Amino acid sequence: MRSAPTILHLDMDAFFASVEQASKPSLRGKAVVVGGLGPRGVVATASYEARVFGVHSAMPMAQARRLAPNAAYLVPRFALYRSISDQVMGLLRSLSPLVEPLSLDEAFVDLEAGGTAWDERSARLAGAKLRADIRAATALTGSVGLAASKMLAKIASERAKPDGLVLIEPGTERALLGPLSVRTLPGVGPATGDHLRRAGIHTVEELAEAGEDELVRLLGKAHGHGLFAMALARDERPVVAERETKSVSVEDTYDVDIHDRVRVATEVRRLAERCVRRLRGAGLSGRTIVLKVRRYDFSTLTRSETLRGPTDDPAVVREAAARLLESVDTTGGVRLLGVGVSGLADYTQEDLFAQAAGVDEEVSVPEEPEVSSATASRTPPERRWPAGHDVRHTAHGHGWVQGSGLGRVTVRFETPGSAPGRVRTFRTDDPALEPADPLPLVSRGPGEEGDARAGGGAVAESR
Ligand code: TTP
Ligand code: MG
Ligand code: MG
Repeated sequence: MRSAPTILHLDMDAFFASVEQASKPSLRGKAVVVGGLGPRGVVATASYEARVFGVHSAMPMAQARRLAPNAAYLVPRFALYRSISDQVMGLLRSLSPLVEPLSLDEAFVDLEAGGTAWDERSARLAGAKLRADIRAATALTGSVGLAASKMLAKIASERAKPDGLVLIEPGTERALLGPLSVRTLPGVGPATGDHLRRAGIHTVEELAEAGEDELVRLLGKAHGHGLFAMALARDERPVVAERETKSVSVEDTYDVDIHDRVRVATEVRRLAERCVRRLRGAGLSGRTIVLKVRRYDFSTLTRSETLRGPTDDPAVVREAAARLLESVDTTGGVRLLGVGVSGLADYTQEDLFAQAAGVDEEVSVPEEPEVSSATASRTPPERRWPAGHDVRHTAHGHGWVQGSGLGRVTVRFETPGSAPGRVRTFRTDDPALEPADPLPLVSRGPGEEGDARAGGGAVAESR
């Protein structure tokens, strides 16, 4: 392991909710919940103001509403989050060629490889400058962890939250890890966590005390060895710009075609379990479950399902594979079956399976239905105004949908650079109102194109 804390981990604070607050001045400092607003919706994230009430990611939306009835409830705007993520990742790439994104709002950076830092002092300076640059470019805050390994850098950024920087001095790692939950370690998802708890192992210290042999007995060879090393704070994993392993998969070819549907299902279940063992062995988790079926006539099909977050839970992979199998016709017999997991991450964020069918489907702005001109003039399609989406009014300018129902839509007229704005109500079919694209969170300086009334720093300062 290197001797200087030059691995940086960045994670944006309450990412989706912070973007919404930056774009909507009236929501700054307020409880904001972003997620699916339908009956089966779940919380994607909550602003720190809303977390005080106990609202958190993956919670059913109905429960969030009971806990924080006065919060603002908004649907996610993925395209906007992705564009801000690109800006942030761009800043990281200016620090080093070795940037490893883990999700939209999170990445590792090897500062040493970029020549940006070589000791504690230079690492701390680089981290502080990065936070300031992110804020200037996006009006958002991100938390930074610095350490000599990926595992500790990630733990450090969690401790820095929100809006902070924590550096873990080399040599202090084991003392720091000891009392923490085993779930803190990479590769310990909910299922492994349960398994260890049943064996009486709760903390990292207990994991280290259990010894390597016991862990291998409990978890298998690869996973046991790996976890024991992590428990001793030995983490040599390099920051990799491009993931070497894009997927983990297993497959079997059968001597005789399988015709029996029950037998096919059993084989798929077995493969799913084997695939998860490999995945865990590598300390990974993944978001996309892939099923491969080669039929009697050599026609090969793949089907996939993407979860809301990475998993390493055998039950989740098994069930997803079984669902995928349902959509495949195997009547002629199958000669090969495979199960894979891709979209890999080092960490299992949480068991997000409950969200698998969640947010995405409800939030997309409906495409204009195809209507022939004759019918269109008589019954114009009812326009939907998703909460939180931007709109433009010919007289009042740019705003966002605060709510709609019973043929009315309420709009708050404000922009990222403005003061909190006024609310007005319109009929949902008001021709003066139309959907609009999001505005940049930080308006460009006076020399450049953009709204000259708000200076570049205005948004950042008011937060
Ligand atoms: P996180 O970084 O886990 O959470 P966060 O940025 O909202 O809050 P913080 O890091 O300060 O604790 O996730 C990043 C984004 O990913 C989050 O803003 C929304 C989305 N997300 C989901 O949609 N569902 C989830 O269950 C989680 C955990 C995140
Ligand atoms: Mg975050
Ligand atoms: Mg994150």
